[in-house]
Amino acid sequence: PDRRRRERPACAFRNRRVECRVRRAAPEGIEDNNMPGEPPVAIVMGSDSDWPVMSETVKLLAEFGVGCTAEVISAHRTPEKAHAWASSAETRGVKIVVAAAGGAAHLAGVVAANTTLPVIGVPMVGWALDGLDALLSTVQMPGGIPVATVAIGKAGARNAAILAVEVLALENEGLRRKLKTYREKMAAEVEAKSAQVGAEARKLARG
Ligand code: RP5
Repeated sequence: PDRRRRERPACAFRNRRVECRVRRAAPEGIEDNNMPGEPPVAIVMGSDSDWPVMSETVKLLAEFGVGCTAEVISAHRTPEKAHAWASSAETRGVKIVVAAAGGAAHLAGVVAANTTLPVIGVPMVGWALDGLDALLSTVQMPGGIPVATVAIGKAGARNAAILAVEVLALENEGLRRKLKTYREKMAAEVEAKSAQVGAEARKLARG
């Protein structure tokens, strides 16, 4: 079979449930290990109000050709579902969970309590405390049940994708190469911006 066929992202948003499956690009076996179950990364968020931020995770995973699902499950509003979803994640073929929530953000912790898969927590900017509440709720897990907590908001959503790819890359040479290229591209962009800033500064300095 053609293991390098192109992925076909397809996302839909219905009835407070986000469904997104990025079809396999299949570099060196991640999806093969994962068959016939779900894509390796499962994204869950406490509310559809988190989706504009968490779509960043989906987009970046798609850039790396890593498949994901995304859905809305609340630790507070749908607690039984949160428990069942997390408990069955491993048998469904999931390798890494990304869990995002705002306010008194218990979702990542509840998921982590119900699976031994690695869980990456993304604190959302809330309505009262600008995400500091979610950051502390997500990161301050009691010893024994870790949640790998990334930055609040969009930066965290993007870093969650990169961290998930880094974990998968431990056993995937193709993903390691993509991560290296990603960093090289980022460094080149910084150099270009630096040249631009330098040129503007010289212009201003001339008066
Ligand atoms: C959390 O409460 C969600 O993750 C969201 O960030 C926040 C607000 O949810 P909505 O009231 O917008 O549904 O559970």
